Amino acid sequence: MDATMVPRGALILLEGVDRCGKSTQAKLLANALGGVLQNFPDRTTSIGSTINAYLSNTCEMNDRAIHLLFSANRWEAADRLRENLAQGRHVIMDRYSYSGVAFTAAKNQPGLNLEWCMQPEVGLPKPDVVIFLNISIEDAAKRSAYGEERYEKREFQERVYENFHRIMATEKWHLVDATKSIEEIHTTIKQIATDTIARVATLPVEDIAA
Ligand code: ADP
Ligand code: 2DT
Ligand code: MG
Repeated sequence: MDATMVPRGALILLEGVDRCGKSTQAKLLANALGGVLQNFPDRTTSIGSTINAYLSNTCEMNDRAIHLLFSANRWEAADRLRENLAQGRHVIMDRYSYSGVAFTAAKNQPGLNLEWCMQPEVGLPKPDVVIFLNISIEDAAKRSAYGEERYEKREFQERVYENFHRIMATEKWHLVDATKSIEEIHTTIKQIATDTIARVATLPVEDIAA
């Protein structure tokens, strides 16, 4: 690396089922690293406002159309993600492509399998590390009652959980026990993040591959 070059930032993803603690841990990690927090879906954009209407059941949409909007919501952020990384800023993401795949595939519609769902993600910046906060649906549901949003139903969440585990069988994810205390999980995650930052500083950002 040229002495004048800044080491690039790391792209760190927290994934898991609803109530596993992603948003809690993403905020703590972003603060600890002085990084940028990026939630998906990003409900602040115009695509995001359509997604918000869909999730809050104020509109209906074709399953493939909404899947592609969730993906488009990542594509519209992709240049900014790459720019932050190039400027040396770490980006901590609360959900990403894998939530997209696990949730749509849980609809169990013909043809909406994991492979179809992954295709629009190909070419997006690939996370340098995926930290999966693992908790059973039974334990996650005890944390607080499910709300009113579209996917917040027990049987649906069980299928999402299974899909995440199918996806991770082919990827090298860090599985973290999400039933531990908020502080313990934060310590574990911060160590994984610190190791990742050192590992990728001089490596290019990869793309999600087919
Ligand atoms: P997610 O973003 O994955 O849906 P949240 O971070 O919003 O999860 O956490 C869901 C609920 O569980 C919140 O009330 C939060 O305070 C609580 N919570 C988060 N982490 C833990 C933990 N490790 N142990 C117990 N409760 C937790
Ligand atoms: P939260 O904002 O509470 O995380 O809930 N989802 C998310 C999808 O169906 N596809 C996607 O691509 C993404 C990123 C998961 C967001 C809800 O939207 C679902 C729960
Ligand atoms: Mg959350």
